[in-house]
Amino acid sequence: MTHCILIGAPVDEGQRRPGCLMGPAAYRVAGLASTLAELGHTVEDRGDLFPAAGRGQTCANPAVHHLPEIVAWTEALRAAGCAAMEEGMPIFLGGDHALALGTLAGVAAHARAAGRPQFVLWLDAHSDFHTIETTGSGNLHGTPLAYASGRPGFEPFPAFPAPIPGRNICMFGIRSVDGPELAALRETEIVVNDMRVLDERGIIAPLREFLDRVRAENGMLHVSLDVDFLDPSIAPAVGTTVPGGATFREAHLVCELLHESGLMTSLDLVELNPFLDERGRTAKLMVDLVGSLMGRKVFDRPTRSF
Ligand code: HAR
Ligand code: MN
Ligand code: MN
Ligand code: MN
Repeated sequence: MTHCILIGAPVDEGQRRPGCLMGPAAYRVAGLASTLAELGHTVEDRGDLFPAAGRGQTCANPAVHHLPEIVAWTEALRAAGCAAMEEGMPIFLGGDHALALGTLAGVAAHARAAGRPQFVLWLDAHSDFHTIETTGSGNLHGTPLAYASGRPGFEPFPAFPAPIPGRNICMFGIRSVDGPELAALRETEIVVNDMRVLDERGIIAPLREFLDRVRAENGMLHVSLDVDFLDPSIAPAVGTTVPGGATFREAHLVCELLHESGLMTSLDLVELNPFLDERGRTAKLMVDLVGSLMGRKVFDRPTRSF
């Protein structure tokens, strides 16, 4: 039984397609709390965060937009996330992926205080490894992993607490990486399981390799689930669809294996844009995936049957 702390983060300023701010409401309407409760967990919904007003920060890249707002979100989510880690498992209801600047900072600050290494599983079509200097779109939802890695180029933001080593970061589902991201990723030890890897090896072996390391090092594990990890045919409600994503069963299997591992300590649900949805199907699928992450199964199997 887990104490699940729902934190709404209606961040919409990290990209240019309005609607992610409706994400937290859509997850609630789709039955997230009752899904968790039916699995035997306790649920505490802390409502939606409301960040302080932006303070006018600027940067040299003219493409970047809404920088002060995203800095304010980062500060608010860092504080809320770090505090929630003391009391249970935070589930951050996005909001676009810029929210992960704050959630990663919050969980990393907590892990540092707890004396445990922080690990990150990034389920996404995109690597989100731009700095505010390299982003061509200026959309800050494309930057959180660069910030969490301690890359320079985030001067307007609070210094990232205990930058996360590349070897503690694992990406799954990747199929859209910009040139500057690729160049920077090559200099890291981040494990990039792009769709080609998943086609060839399936998801089980690469996921087990990563989870075995988390377990061996007694790590904390933050999972960041971007709707566009999923194939657009099953998850249309996202502004940045990329063909060739994870199937329904691949996605559920990742979640089921994560549950069996018992290692996940915090979770982001990001990039859902309910304005683009079809009768709530993407919101419902995301809630179903959380069900698998938190223990829903058809038959009991011995732990780590894979
Ligand atoms: N790399 C592109 C950019 O920086 C697209 C980033 C899209 N990011 C998300 N989250 N949708 O993964 O603009
Ligand atoms: Mn603690
Ligand atoms: Mn993303
Ligand atoms: Mn994405």
